[in-house]
Amino acid sequence: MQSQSASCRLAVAASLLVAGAVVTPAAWAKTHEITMTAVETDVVIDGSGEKYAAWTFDGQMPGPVVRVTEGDTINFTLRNPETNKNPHAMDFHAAEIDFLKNYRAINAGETISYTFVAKKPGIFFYHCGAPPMIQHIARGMFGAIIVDPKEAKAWPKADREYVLIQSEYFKNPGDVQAMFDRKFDGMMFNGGIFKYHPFVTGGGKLDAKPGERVRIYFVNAGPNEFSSFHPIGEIWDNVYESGNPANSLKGVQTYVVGPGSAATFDVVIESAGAYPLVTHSLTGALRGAIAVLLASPDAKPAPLMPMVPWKIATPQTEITPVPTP
Ligand SMILES: [Cu+2]
Repeated sequence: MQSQSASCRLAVAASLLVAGAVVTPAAWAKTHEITMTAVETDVVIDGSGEKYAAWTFDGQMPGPVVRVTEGDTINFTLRNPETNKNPHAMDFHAAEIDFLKNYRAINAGETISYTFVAKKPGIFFYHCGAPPMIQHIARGMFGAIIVDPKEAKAWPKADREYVLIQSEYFKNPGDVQAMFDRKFDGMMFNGGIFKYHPFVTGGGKLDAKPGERVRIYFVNAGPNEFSSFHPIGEIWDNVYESGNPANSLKGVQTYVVGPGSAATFDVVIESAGAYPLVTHSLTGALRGAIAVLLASPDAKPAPLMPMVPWKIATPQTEITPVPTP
């Protein structure tokens, strides 16, 4: 009996050790202190310098990219300054925590904090969830969090990386009914209409070199429309559903990303030239959702989310007609 009970105690101790190994943060895991501020402000939404009365995280549309590694802890704080007029909230799709407690809206003058562990690798949407959520997202309260896999070898190494977030533009930011009726006036990548279209006045581009593996972390902020993401003149070498290396598809021409979802797209550029990345739902592409990936041997390094915020040096008044892709 005694030896049985001793072995039983040993078994319990061993199981506690095993449990401890599971709950104790791993050696590689880090803790990130991330604070964002809800800012109700005007932002530039096209190459003419047109302003839009946005609601944002940290004054930019999209909000800043958050980047952590699988297993990391995020201590997040949202500030809603007294100068704002509306309640705001934050919902991280990378988190697995109680919605009622953590994603509740806070009034102007209030602050909320919560903690989560980014347990699953991928590219995830984040957004304000204050009612009416459809308006808070349409007006600009969205962004992306990249959770890098803890094993870098889980997928091929990328030579160049971009974050691209699709969202709808409603010219009257106060017309919530138009948002419910899906009457969008434009489609944006990274908060701008034709932001990365070099043939459009004020437009830029996404740079790459021939032969590079370009990784696009793609988020569809919606609020309503599906994206049919396609590289004109190329084929996605790999698509990773939700950006998880375990969810790998190969040789994909077009991949649908629904509102509130995300995927990671790898393309290896075969030769120099222009490769427009579009939603092949053409009502969206022809109203703004075209990002030209320009492959040239002298391409310079670029930030993860170029031209955010969009600064127009000299405000223009006319937009050049856009050639049909
Ligand atoms: Cu909000």
